[in-house]
Amino acid sequence: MREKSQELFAQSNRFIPGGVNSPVRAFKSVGTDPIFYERAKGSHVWDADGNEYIDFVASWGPMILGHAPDAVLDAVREQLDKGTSFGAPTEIELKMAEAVSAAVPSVEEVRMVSSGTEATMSAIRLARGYTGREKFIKFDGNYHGHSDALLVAAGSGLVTLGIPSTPGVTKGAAADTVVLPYNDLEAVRATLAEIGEQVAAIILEPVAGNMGVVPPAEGFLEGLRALCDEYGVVLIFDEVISGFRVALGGAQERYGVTPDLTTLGKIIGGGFPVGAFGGKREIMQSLAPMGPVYQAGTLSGNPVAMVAGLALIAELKKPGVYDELERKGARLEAGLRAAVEAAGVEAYLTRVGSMACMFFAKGPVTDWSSAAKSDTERYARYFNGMLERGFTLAPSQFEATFVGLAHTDADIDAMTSAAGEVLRSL
Ligand code: HOZ
Repeated sequence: MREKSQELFAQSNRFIPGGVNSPVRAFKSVGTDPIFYERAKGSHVWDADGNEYIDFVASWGPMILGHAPDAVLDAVREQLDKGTSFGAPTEIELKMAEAVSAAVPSVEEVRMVSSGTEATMSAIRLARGYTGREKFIKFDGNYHGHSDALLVAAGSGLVTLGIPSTPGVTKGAAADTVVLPYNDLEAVRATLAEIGEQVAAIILEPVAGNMGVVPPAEGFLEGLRALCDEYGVVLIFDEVISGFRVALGGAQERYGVTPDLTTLGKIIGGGFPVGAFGGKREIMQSLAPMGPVYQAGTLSGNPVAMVAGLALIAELKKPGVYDELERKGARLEAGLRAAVEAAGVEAYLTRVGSMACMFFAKGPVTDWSSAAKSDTERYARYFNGMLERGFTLAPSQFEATFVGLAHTDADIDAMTSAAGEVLRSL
């Protein structure tokens, strides 16, 4: 029973386009109305009708400790009394910069912004300004937020809603975006051999998380690093999802490949609107006020968001945290594998640490063209079956399932056992 949610959705449609403030929340591809949430704690969320769910969306990634963690809430409460925005530097921002730089191998200097979109957009501008080149390479099905030049062949809501390219992005804005297949090092090599001197940057999700979860193929990240060095191209890892998720230092720590620039978001905000981009000092020094590449923001480094992010990072730095996330991710994967096998359905499972995906496809899924072969209608039935049993999953085949520290083994086992039931019914 989700009558209140339905009512709120109907009313929201009168004042908000599509009733939602981000298209991925609209549940369009799973053929049902969105759930309106009222509160959340730990691994649980409650909707406007009072229904309780065990949540595997985690606000699309940030809530790695679970919802409303006490450590973050306490830090935020303390900061609220001191002021919520100054438009001036604070010691809190220094602490955040130190924390990010200590954790993320590529980051010598970092600039805070308010969203992942801002972070990637600014990183591209910086790479262009630094190299004096205009083109950049991105990969099909990777999503880097919704700035014009990056909104080409993008994952996330665009593949969910079947929007290949969006009106409003001019030919000019997208003219210097070169799109290649993910995990295809030869395509990158051939492209750079042809136009390498015009390419400012290669940007990618080192673990793709916006076309489902697609891990990097063996040697792909190392190969990109070597090619970028050869052609003087800035390598940008978009770690908005994977940063502080697949290891404290993100995918670059997990796979041992260091990019020139890194973009971050989600987890570093502790549930508040935060993004960041950072990297080599020499490149970062091109930013204003030191250099000519302009980028700015009134709420950048907002003190409330910074204390939230710092409190969350402090929790993640405690010993054993990433082993525990790995263990929980592995438990989820094992349970889902057993469920798939028992039900005899065609599904291909991927997982990196605490992010996972069940593609309703034969697989292997290594790029967008293989991910796109998934049976999205079957996913919709799976999603709805899980929802009815009290489990929230991303309302799209092409998103990640996130496990976090608040999930108990019992939560995970209940989820995989419900998945078994639903899969048998498909
Ligand atoms: N990266 C998120 C989903 N893949 C974005 C969420 C949103 O667009 O609201």
